[in-house]
Amino acid sequence: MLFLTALSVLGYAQGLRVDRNDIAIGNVENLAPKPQTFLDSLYGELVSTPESHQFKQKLLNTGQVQQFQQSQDISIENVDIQEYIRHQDKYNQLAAEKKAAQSHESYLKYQSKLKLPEDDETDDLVEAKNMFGGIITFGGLDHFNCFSKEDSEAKREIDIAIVGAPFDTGVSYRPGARFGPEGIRLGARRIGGASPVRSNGNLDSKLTHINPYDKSNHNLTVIDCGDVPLTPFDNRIALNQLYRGERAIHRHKSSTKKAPKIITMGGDHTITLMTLKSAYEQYGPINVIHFDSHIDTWDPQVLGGGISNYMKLNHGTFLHYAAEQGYLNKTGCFHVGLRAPYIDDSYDSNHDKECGFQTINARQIDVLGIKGIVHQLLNQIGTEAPVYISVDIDVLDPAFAPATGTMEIGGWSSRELLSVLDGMEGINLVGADVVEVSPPFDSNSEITSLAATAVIDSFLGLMIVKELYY
Ligand SMILES: *[C@@H]1O[C@H](CO)[C@@H](O)[C@H](O)[C@H]1NC(C)=O
Ligand SMILES: *[C@@H]1O[C@H](CO)[C@@H](O)[C@H](O)[C@H]1NC(C)=O
Ligand SMILES: [Mn+2]
Repeated sequence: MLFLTALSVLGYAQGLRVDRNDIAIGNVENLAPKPQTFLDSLYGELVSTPESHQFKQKLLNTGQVQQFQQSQDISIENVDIQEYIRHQDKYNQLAAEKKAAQSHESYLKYQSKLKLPEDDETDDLVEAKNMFGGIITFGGLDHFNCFSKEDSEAKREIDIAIVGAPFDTGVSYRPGARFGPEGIRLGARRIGGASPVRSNGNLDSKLTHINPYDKSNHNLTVIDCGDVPLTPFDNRIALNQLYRGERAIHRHKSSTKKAPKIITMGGDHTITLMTLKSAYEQYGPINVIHFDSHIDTWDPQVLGGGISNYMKLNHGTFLHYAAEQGYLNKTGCFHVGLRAPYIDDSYDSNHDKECGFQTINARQIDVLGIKGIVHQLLNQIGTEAPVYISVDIDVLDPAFAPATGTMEIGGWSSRELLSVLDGMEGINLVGADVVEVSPPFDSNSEITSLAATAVIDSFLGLMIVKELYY
């Protein structure tokens, strides 16, 4: 047995022997363009040229690089059995290494067989999706101009529209949310496919079957409408532009014969007044679930003093106006994740109730848990009433969403928010937004944009699962 092993090592050692003629000193012609290294054989002409071999040889000759010689420190010309026994471990090791190298090499050679298309072929370039290139839509969804009155566009069906509202001239603190839609789309470059965790942790959830980005999964038309162009110079004009943009989308036909559902990417929170206005025209008073660390129902007299009409409407008062305009179904509106201080304690809290809101505050998650919160929301709202979810990204803790207008410490994790959202599987979600993402304040890992992207992914799941299963 030992003898046989020794023999095979000898045979193998023969193969390893360095042929001194291969590293002929100063004889460049002998080597160019051969011999081929493994790398040469993989990449062919790309790396293996007569010039490259000459250069390699020059380096060898001057001693700047050394020829790699695995067998150098073991003389293998005539290994006798005594020698083998003395160095048995070394030989065995060498044999194992050689075997591993050979099998890996042949595997790579097999893997690297490459057949390139004809030079004039471009079909693959037309069809291929690129995670980090191309004109960016949310999750690579199709785009067309949803606001156009041209028949070729106005008559196209939309079941679910994603649209940007680049607006940040209603903020009290940090601006920058005008870049929100762009940031959220950047966060969605890698998104796609069914997600095994879509759901609130319940593996039997129908949500786990949903892939919003593959039409064959649901047969619904999901479109990225781009952004409504909004002027930065006059909020009255900008908000009207947004209203007309949303209304134009709502007027598209859909395959379900219902009004298209719209997911709006803010923008500061002021924009929600216009998205609610357009949704209200379609559905009547709406149950709004408002994820935010702030109430946003502030009486304009309290927030800012209401000195001029123009300043009264801003990102902290828009829900006051939504209530005043009758857009809210006051029996089913919630603040969720609330934690910012009031400005005028008892006045704000009473006014908030008058606007129709019940509250589940940020820390109640530690008492109620995800399930308790979801239960409370579903119990009130049910699966029929039209629901609008507005997510101010500042509902998350600044650890998860630092890039926002008005950060408040002690918020939820992104997982908690996603689980509560997905937990509402079955609700009649007719519209939604995610607002207050301010990419200029984000970390360079785009953490806040990424969280907002996931929120929209969750909205898509909720909207689609309702059409398919409930
Ligand atoms: C989508 O439509 C095709 C063709 O009508 C049908 O075969 C398929 O079952 C549909 N898929 C879903 C999820 O409804
Ligand atoms: C208002 O919401 C409640 C549930 O909170 C629902 O029962 C009722 O039908 C809704 N009203 C309208 C007009 O949708
Ligand atoms: Mn807000």
